[in-house]
Amino acid sequence: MSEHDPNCIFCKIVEGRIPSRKVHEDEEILAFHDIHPWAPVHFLMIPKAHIPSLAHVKPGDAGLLGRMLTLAPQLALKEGCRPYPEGGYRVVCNTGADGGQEVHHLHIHVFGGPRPWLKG
Ligand code: DGP
Repeated sequence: MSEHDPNCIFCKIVEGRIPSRKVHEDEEILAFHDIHPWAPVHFLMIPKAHIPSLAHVKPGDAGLLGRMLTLAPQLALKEGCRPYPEGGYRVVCNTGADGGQEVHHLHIHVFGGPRPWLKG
């Protein structure tokens, strides 16, 4: 699989062809604010390489996924989420049509900020 898919919105963001409000960038991970925020804090974390979904990850991606999840709490605090346990955040990875995935480039949503944004 090639590193980027020319038709993928998130690959275009990685390449700078579509602008984004960046939260974090390193060699393999990009985080940026969601264009349609559902919460006071709402950003997305993606691998720079085009992986279509969580259903496509391979054993060799374990380190990358671990780094994304390890980074999420740091970025959540940096973006204004209050610390655990009084504060916290929600981390979601929609996968496939039944999972509500609309953009087919693996991404983790991080939602947070003071309630009442969170229902259920
Ligand atoms: P999902 O349903 O999990 O595939 O959510 C995809 C999210 O991506 C959705 O919350 C809106 C966001 N999104 C889609 N296009 C863009 C874009 O061009 N820029 C940014 N920042 N976010 C986008």
